[in-house]
Amino acid sequence: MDDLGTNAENTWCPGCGNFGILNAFKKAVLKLEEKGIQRENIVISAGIGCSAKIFDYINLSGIYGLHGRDIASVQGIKFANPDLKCVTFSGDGNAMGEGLAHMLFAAKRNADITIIMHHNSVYALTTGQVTPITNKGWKGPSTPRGSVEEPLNPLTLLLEAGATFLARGYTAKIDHLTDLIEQAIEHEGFSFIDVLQPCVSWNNTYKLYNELTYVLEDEPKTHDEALKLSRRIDKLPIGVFWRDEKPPFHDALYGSLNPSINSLSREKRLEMITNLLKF
Ligand SMILES: Cc1ncc(C[n+]2csc(CCOP(=O)(O)OP(=O)(O)O)c2C)c(N)n1
Ligand code: SF4
Ligand SMILES: [Mg+2]
Repeated sequence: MDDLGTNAENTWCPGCGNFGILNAFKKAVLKLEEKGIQRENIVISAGIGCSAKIFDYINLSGIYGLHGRDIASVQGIKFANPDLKCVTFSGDGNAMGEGLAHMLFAAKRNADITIIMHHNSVYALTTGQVTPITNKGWKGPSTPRGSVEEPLNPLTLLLEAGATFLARGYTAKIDHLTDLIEQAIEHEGFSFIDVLQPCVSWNNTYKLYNELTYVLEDEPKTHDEALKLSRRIDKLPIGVFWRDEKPPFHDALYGSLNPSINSLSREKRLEMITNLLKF
């Protein structure tokens, strides 16, 4: 085990796709270190769920968020110290349910954060209820006669919301996923990886994904092409769907200021408040 591991007991089910995300992420951090991004400058967060347990298994600093609020946490951290790379691990219930508003606004404002979504289509920790991205007709403990709702499509939604880096990976393709995570963290702006993650206990999708996934050879060149690709369901392309360059939120707002380093003195703040109150 490399030194990014911890002593926490791993309680994921044997065969869970989350192991692929853990391994790929650690490998990506080691590769980023070789490029000069120190692990001290990578901060992580997570929501609540099986996915979020990953926080305990990675030896990096961060905040274990509330369910759906991890996306707000990493935006706050980035905003306070733009020198940090901020990554959050989010279950699909966490990202597309409780955290959806945070997610859409983070994409809209191009917050410079990375969201790794564990896409297992279930609320796994709470024993297999449907999430907002579960396929119509899926049968489980909360939908014994099959879900009657149409699923949200995360990549289509985020393309429309203004995301500047969007990718899809698969937990059984660890080297490919490592590469996507590395690129997402390096990207300056909002980055999101939809990681197809089989849950062996509640939604075992290994066979399905082994059949349907294929590695994209070329990235879509236009937004429309990316949208079209994101809607494909007969096959599931994995790779980078979209990348664009736009000023990240902290940069557009602050320029080169780093509030945690260039914080104003108490006297200066009092002076500014006094001036404000004169009007
Ligand atoms: C605000 C809030 N609502 C509900 C819960 C209960 N809860 C804990 S984990 C979870 C499901 C998590 O599902 P998902 O985000 O998909 O993660 P997974 O377990 O599938 O990795 C729920 C509903 C909670 N902890 N907080
Ligand atoms: S319940 Fe599913 S997601 Fe949770 S650890 Fe087990 S296999 Fe993984
Ligand atoms: Mg889930």
